[in-house]
Amino acid sequence: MNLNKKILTFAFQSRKFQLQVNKNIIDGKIKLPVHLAFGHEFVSALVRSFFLMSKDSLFLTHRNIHYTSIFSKNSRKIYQNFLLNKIQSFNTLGSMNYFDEKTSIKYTSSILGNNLSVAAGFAEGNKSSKSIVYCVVGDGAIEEGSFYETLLLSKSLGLRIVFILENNNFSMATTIKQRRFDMNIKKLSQSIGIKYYYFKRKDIISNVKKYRKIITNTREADDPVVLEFQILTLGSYKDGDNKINYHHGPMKLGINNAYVYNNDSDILYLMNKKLSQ
Ligand SMILES: Cc1ncc(C[n+]2csc(CCOP(=O)(O)OP(=O)(O)O)c2C)c(N)n1
Repeated sequence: MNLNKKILTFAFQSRKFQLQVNKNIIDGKIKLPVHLAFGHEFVSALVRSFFLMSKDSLFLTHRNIHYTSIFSKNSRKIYQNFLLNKIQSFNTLGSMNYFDEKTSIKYTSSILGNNLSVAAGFAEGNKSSKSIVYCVVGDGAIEEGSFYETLLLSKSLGLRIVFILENNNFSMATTIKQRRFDMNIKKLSQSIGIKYYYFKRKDIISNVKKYRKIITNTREADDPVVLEFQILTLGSYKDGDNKINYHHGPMKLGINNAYVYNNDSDILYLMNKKLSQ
């Protein structure tokens, strides 16, 4: 299968999986706060397409279904365990953390920033094998001090970590502008000697080429790298007069149509347009 087709296939696989989970939430069958990730499928499919299942590992945050759906062979079974009639016998601790020991997903945490230091420890312990540790964070999670600490530590120890920053502008109901100074991640990374790359949402084709080059180089280097992806998370809710574009719950969608929107605001629609040619 050619690369573009492969990426597209993973993205569709993730979307379809999420639509089913979304339906289970709407039907009241899943009560756990699964954070759906409609609109995040490009980045997870890209990571999956260059990921070496035998070597690499993945450290995730609370919003993880776009990865779990395509990285774990047991995802169907595990999300089945999230169903209400199974939940008593399945120890979820009431959270959407995902645990599957037969997968490359080594850790997920709903405590923002928690996966950063765990990823660093794991990378230090697995230095020799040319493997890559991928650590996913959001624009909210990087406000935790452990982001800076882990960047500094990983540069100092020469850890092969790819920090995947999924920047959807939102942290719960707040935009970056509303809650903090819009810090410059490029300058922050570079101040510690870490390479930084930005992936504009609509640049699908050039993003694939850029990502391939970065991962090829990273595998040969003993160095971390920061990749920031511009993301439009689909779904919103009203808070008084405010429209909050933060997807934290189910959407009124069926399971037959893969697209949430039939236009470029849906990354899957955009990907299909660009990658299926
Ligand atoms: C240490 C910590 N502080 C606060 C929270 C509450 N919280 C849950 S999700 C979230 C927003 C996270 O935003 P971001 O990292 O950008 O990810 P997104 O949900 O946008 O994908 C917050 C603040 C938490 N889980 N952990």
